[in-house]
Amino acid sequence: MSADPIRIQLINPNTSVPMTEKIRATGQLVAGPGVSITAVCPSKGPSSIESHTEEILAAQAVVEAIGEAERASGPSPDAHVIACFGDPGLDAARETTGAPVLGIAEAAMHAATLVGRHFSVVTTLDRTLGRAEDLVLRYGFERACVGLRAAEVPVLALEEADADAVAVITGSALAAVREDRADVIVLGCAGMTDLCQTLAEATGVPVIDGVAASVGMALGLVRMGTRTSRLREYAPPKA
Ligand code: 5HY
Repeated sequence: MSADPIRIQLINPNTSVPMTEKIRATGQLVAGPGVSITAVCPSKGPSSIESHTEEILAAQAVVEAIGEAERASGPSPDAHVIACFGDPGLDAARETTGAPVLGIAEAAMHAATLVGRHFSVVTTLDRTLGRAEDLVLRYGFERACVGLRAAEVPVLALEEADADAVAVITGSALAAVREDRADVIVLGCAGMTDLCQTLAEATGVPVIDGVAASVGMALGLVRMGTRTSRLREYAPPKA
């Protein structure tokens, strides 16, 4: 007799199929066999999320992906992960379903503070730092976060990151350790998910990939039987 597997849906709200596949591969690696990991991305919309305008479109894609998965025939996902560092649509997603929804920024920041004292975020473009700073404040990590650094590598350059891109990101991470005095690095983009090990080896400190952190935490919540509160703020919205 085989138990029904736990199902986790990873939502990449940009249209990059190679990035979605990398995200799925990380999720499956962390979850291990016996857990069903699906990764979806929209067929239309921004190819990368690097601006506030794209963030709004990404939020819409996240809510739609959750709705579609819940309406589809067969068992619904037990948890959802928003695989984009701005955590677009996180509050709306938590209204949409009682299944836990984790954003990779929130999960990564929590994970970072479990394995170190001070973290820096290493992300893609300078223009995304404001959103990252807002999330640090929103999640209450302003004491732990000692730096926000942009490598100036665009999101889509991470689809198949070449040696130059990896070298620049590694340089940012090393500077964070030396200059910010970070003892943990948080990766600021889902597209960096496959660089985690390389950066950990190069810096000698824990490097947290929010995709991996979210899947681990989502799995824990599902196994604990814990769902999102439906009282007050996260009550279902009007139809
Ligand atoms: C992400 N954008 O994780 C964010 C990261 C960023 O398309 N996937 C995107 O650079 O802001």
